[in-house]
Amino acid sequence: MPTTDREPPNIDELRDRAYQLRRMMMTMTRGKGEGYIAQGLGIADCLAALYFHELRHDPERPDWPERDRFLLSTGHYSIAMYAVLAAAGYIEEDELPTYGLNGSRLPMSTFDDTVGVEIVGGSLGHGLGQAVGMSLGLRLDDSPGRVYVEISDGELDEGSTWEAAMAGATFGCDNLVVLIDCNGIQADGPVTVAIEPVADKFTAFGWSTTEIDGNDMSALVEALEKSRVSDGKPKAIVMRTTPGSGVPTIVDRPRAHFVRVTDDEWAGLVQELEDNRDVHA
Ligand SMILES: Cc1ncc(C[n+]2csc(CCOP(=O)(O)OP(=O)(O)O)c2C)c(N)n1
Repeated sequence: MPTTDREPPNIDELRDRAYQLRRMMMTMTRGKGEGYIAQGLGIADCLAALYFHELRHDPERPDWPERDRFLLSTGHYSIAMYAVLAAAGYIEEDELPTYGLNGSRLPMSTFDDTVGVEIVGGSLGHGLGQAVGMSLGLRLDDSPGRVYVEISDGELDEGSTWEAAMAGATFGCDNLVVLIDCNGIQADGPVTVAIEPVADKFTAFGWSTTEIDGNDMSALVEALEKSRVSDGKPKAIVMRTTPGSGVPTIVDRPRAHFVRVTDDEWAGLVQELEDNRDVHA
């Protein structure tokens, strides 16, 4: 399904895509019995908006030089990445249940040998710097390709992220969009480092900034459309997302960071997702 030209957005269809991604993530969690499902469910809407509306990409030509690049900096969100790569036609849906299993091509943290995955994830704090470099490289090549990078609120604790933010503004990377997943959690619980006000900080660093509910499809599409304006600045979209979005009880346990789902509870959680299918932010 080549999406090398953007069609006008169909919000209901994009919401349904996000539901399908969540459904796929539940299937993957069943295979492994555990995973970073809370985060994956939280960014399902963002990935649906990107792969089914915003990005110019072609699964038949994953190395097409003019493609837009999507970089997932948080490699542990791989469960969401594999779902969208399967939905978009890069990998077979049949392969999803192997997520995180020994010998699988879909490791628990993303690797760039999986088709459609642009960078190795896992070591947090590097995605924005890589994105700035790619943005400059594409500009040197006179490529129309744009760079979209997802980073987490935890990565705002890392100095390398802010160095990259300064560089992106200094070099006027207006083919670059950072999508910051502010889901309010880190490994051991809530975010405690004083990262706020995130939007004001990116603005102060020289970025064009928008803050939205990251589970609101209309807001996502509007923010992405706005990010295409050529104003000589890189763009930051601060997304307030809800971990476990669509299956809220999945985060109703001591550590939402890495969730274990038993066989007994799986069917009930899938039913919860189904019940919430038409509930939107
Ligand atoms: C440089 C680095 N330090 C520590 C870790 C271990 N680690 C893996 S996930 C994670 C949680 C980070 O929080 P955040 O990035 O906000 O992700 P989320 O809470 O949404 O899973 C940590 C500390 C890592 N992968 N990389």
